[in-house]
Amino acid sequence: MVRLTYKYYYYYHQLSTITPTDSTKPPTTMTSPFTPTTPPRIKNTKGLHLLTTSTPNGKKVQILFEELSAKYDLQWTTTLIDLDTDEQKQPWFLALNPNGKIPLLIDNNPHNPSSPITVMESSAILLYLVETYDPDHHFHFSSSSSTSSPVYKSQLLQWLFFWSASGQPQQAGLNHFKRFAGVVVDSYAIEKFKTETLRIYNVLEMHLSNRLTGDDGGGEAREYLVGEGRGKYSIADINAYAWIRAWKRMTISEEEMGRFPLLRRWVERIEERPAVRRGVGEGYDEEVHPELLLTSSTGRS
Ligand SMILES: N[C@@H](CCC(=O)N[C@@H](CS)C(=O)NCC(=O)O)C(=O)O
Repeated sequence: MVRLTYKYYYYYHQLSTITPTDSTKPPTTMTSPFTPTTPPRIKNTKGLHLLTTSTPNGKKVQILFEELSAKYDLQWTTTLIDLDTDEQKQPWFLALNPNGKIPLLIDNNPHNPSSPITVMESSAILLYLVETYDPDHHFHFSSSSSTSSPVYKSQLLQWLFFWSASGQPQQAGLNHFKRFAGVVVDSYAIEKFKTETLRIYNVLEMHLSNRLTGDDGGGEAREYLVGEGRGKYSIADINAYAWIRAWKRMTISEEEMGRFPLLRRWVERIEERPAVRRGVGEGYDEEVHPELLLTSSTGRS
């Protein structure tokens, strides 16, 4: 098969999804997600545009963009949303994401008749980006049995959903009650979220250890959550890493984290990646890059 560069892949991808039946139908008219109050820098965006704040959920997508840029020279622009002034609750933002939260992706690709596409929910954004812009499966797994076992695609979804549905809400609850509640909180609430966060960490530790299955990877510990043998770095790792990296700040003690040596090593392994360091770094700091704020008139590639 001809190896396609990103630019041609995307065009090919669009063409290859058009079936004879599609071509007999009139083109679908999409309703624009933009309103009269959508800021011009959002409305006029071309290509990929990320609305983010450098929180754990924002960092997930920032990291993946940096990874895709390193592999495919993928280009995108960024706007930093000010959560303190509730920019994410403005009507123009709610028209793009009714949930009123970051991160949010806009894909305004001129070759796509459905453009602009908006994608909310951090794990859905990760999936959208790899399925559309990672044709060589560097950060995900193919569902085709000719290129790899379809079971890895299923496992990728399992570990993505596991973290987003089970890990993230617990760690977010712990973070909120311990650090941001603003009132004295019953210790029961804090203990509940802490216990459950540590239980989830233990699930990840057991999975990385291979102790529960015994034979996958020849009994050796895994390096990454999904993939053959010791695993392959993927969006399942990025999705959980963006939260777990902050364990200390989220009030988990050295002693508590000491129970999960493989998970700790997994965090260190991921943070060694240059793209990860860029994704969590000062490139998304509003004090270093005020030009990325909504109030600024210029964007950054
Ligand atoms: N389930 C959502 C959660 C997104 C989320 O909670 N974003 C936070 C920042 S990490 C936010 O926008 N908070 C502001 C608010 O709730 O108004 C996802 O994974 O994207």
